[in-house]
Amino acid sequence: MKVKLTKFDALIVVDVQKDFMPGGALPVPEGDKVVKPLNQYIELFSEKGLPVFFTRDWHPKDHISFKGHGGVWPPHCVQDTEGAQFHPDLIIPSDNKFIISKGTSRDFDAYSGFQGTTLDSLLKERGIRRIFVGGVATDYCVKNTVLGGINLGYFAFLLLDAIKGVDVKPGDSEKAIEEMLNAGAVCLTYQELE
Ligand code: VGL
Ligand code: ZN
Repeated sequence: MKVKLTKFDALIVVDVQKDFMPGGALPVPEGDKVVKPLNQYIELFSEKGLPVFFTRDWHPKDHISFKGHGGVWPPHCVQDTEGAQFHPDLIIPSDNKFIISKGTSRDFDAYSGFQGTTLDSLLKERGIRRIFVGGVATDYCVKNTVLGGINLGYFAFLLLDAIKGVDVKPGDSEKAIEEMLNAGAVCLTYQELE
């Protein structure tokens, strides 16, 4: 399916941070493979003057999602640490881009970029109706950001060529994609954009 970008569109790049990359604290297998395709989307949206939102996991050091603090994950993306930085090759446009930090308070976790953030109001202020979502992890933050966006009334495109999952259990990412499609998301690859 060919899709034409309009002024109602925004790109959401989910959690492309060092700790989610191979060698990081909570590595997503082949997580770094999303960087190249995402950069293509970022350049395209940016050239067209469309906003690009970068979510980031931004946890305090004793966050409840961490092992030893009531959670299941190894400590990751601790505020102001190297692991919380974006992948060094990720293109961050100088204009019309927004950094959305989530999971910032000790006692709450957020897998969705909409949870506890200003993402919805920033999109609404700009008249955005369609979101294009890629990044990591397919089965956690990408999934919850897509579902959260659909619940808030956005039309969501899942960027199939720019996502990677953790697959704590094999098949988790496939299941997550099914769930997103069942909720109304539509898959898209870069070549389908005109
Ligand atoms: C994520 C696990 C824990 C994600 C964040 O970005 O998908 N996964 N925190
Ligand atoms: Zn986290």
